[in-house]
Amino acid sequence: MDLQAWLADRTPMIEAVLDRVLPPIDRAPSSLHGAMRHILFPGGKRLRPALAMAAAEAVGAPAQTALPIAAAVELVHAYSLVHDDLPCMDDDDLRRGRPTVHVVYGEATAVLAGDALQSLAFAVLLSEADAALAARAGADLAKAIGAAGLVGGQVDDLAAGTADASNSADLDAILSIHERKTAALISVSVAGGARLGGAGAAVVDQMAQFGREIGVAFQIADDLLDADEHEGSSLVPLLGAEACRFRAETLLATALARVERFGDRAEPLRELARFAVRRSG
Ligand code: GRG
Repeated sequence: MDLQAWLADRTPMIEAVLDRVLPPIDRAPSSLHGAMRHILFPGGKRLRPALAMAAAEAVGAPAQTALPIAAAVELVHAYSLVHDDLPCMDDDDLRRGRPTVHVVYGEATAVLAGDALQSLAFAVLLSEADAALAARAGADLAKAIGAAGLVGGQVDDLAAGTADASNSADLDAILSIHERKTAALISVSVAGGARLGGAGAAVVDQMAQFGREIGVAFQIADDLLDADEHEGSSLVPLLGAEACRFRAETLLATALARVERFGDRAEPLRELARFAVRRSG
């Protein structure tokens, strides 16, 4: 299938929702609103919203059904990037080739913009999707990004020392960071898209597992592309590039087999997973 054509058809929908829900820069406090928009426009790959829309389609619903969770996960992703770039965390001056939010707007505004993006994510999900489905997707999202998920993974990532190749506990510790910091949000993107698309509990669970597998594989692929970054929590120095590529491919194959039974309508979901794991940039 033509993934680029599929994306070209659906990405404008997510851009439009994000633009509609983000406060305009000419409304006060305009520095806060400017900072929130700075990280969202222009955006990155929009992988998480695309996965949410593809999961809705895989269960037979139109991509639009997934827009509330698609927007919510992109807003959370944006918040995590703004906070991750702060001097007290990764201390990065550049993101996607542009100055980071704290460089342009100052640290305090960057912290607050991240906070506001996180709140906005829940506001959009809970006000724009069917109430019962949104409540469940919202609970999953909150769990995925809190102490047991994204934030906990970030804490352990910041504390990670240099991994020791002879120590298997290090391998498990790194995989646990990947699962929480990266895969948890990817998993709720896929599961939430299926949920808003009307899937039952068993299918939502399968989609969540698919998301966890491709999420870990995506992080391994990211570490292979960026071998100097995040050394302490990367599998690359621990296992070597070849073994990492093999592990990512094995996780991808397991994930793809898991959604085999959804047939042709899950092809965009499978193609996005292949892209996420095999991308070259
Ligand atoms: C600060 C609470 C908090 C969490 C930070 C997401 C994160 C956790 C840190 C960002 C840095 C990083 C390497 C995260 C791992 C996940 C990942 C590969 C993020 C980049 O996601 P892409 O490639 O980004 O989807 P784009 O730019 O395409 O949106």
